[in-house]
Amino acid sequence: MSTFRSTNPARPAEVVAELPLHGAGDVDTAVDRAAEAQRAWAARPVPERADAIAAVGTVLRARKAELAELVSREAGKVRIEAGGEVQEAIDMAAFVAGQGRSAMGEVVPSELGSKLAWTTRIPVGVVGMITPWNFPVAIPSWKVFPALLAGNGVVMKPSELAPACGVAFIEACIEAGIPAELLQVVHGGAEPAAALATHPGVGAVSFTGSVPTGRKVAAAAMEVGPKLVSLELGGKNAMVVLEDADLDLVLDGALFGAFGSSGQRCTSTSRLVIQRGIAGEVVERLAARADALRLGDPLEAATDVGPVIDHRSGERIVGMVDHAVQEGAKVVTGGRLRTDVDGCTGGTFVEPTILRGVERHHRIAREEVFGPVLSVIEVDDLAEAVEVVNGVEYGLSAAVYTRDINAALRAVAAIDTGITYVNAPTIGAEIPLPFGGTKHTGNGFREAGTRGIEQFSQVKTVYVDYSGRLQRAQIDNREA
Ligand code: UN1
Repeated sequence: MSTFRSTNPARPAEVVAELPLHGAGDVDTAVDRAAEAQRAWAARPVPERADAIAAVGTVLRARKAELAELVSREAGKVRIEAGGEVQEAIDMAAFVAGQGRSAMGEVVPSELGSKLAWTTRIPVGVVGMITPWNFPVAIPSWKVFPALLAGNGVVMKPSELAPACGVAFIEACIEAGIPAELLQVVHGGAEPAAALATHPGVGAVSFTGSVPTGRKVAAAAMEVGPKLVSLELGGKNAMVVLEDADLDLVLDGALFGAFGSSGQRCTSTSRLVIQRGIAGEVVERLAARADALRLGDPLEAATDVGPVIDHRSGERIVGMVDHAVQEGAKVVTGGRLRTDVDGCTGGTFVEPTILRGVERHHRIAREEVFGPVLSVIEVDDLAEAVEVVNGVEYGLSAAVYTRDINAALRAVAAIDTGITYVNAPTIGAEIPLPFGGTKHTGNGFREAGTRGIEQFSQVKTVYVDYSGRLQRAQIDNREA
């Protein structure tokens, strides 16, 4: 079987893992195995499945440092953020385990006597998951735990850029006692992804990634017959800063939101939509802070900004910056590709970049960058800010910074995103609440939170008539 290698983005000569390159036939085998194991799993009571998921949380906690190191090595995430990512998976295990002992449906009074009516959740069978490299442990946990709780088997295809993280996560699940056959992993790129999405034995497909790929996956999946398809796609997240905001807080938030994870989160702050009167001061102070950020090996504690995932991605990012300059934006700081970072031979970095003079029609103001680039867009007031925030095709996350409670709540009401923050950056969603976006960001499903299970299960409505006679809904005891 042919293989491929994942490498450390900080030092691409360093191989992290070598994995088999799977094809459609391997996907068939994986789906069959998961389907076989699923029957016994689904027969276990939900709280028992929940206990198994809680046990995974314990294993993840014991292995937190080791997994975080792997995330740093394979996905280039700085150590402290890699730890946060593993913690997100630990939190998800705790949350989903609790969900297994909570209400999972509704009980409704029947309109007829001696009759019960309730809903419950049933598994779809096997769930196909296509997961990204940027949260290679946390996002699998958002999908795998609720899918398991619902009683499903899993076939996961982690990104070929960070497959070892996906494998390590699945291994932790198995070490904790989840049946190995229930959790299948396939590797590679478009071929196994397409085979998984279109497999008739896969009852739900859960995809996190780019808009173009998401559209293809969804269209292909629906071709073979209706199934649940959940998409978690891009973002073009904005931080609105009003004149009365606490500017120190703004600087901290913008810096973390825009340059954390080298801007490679779907929630990264990509636009700073700021009232004109304070733009000069904020940009100047922010640029000084951005300049001081240290590029380096993500494993070193002193590093603030790690590499981008690969050279091609770096070129794409600076290409977008160059294009913005051609359209009239000005680079305040950064803007360059760096391949000379100490201890990171061959690694590609993008300097934390701030662009001023960005107009809302510029490409950089509309398209996802997925890199450490913050576009400053100046506006007159909150109404114009909201127009700018909403004037893109994405709707994942937004933030508003102000001390005026009325302005904050007006912004919250008017901003069209799935997640809105007040006086906090656009990143940092917490597990017990739904994660996802409006418009082209997704197709309405949410991950995490109590709704996280919806993309992996179907609702079953149950009626039990214990009257011993035929009772007719809408007819008996009603006016003719
Ligand atoms: C992502 O960028 O794909 O809210 C997920 C956050 C993280 C998850 C981000 N908790 O930034």
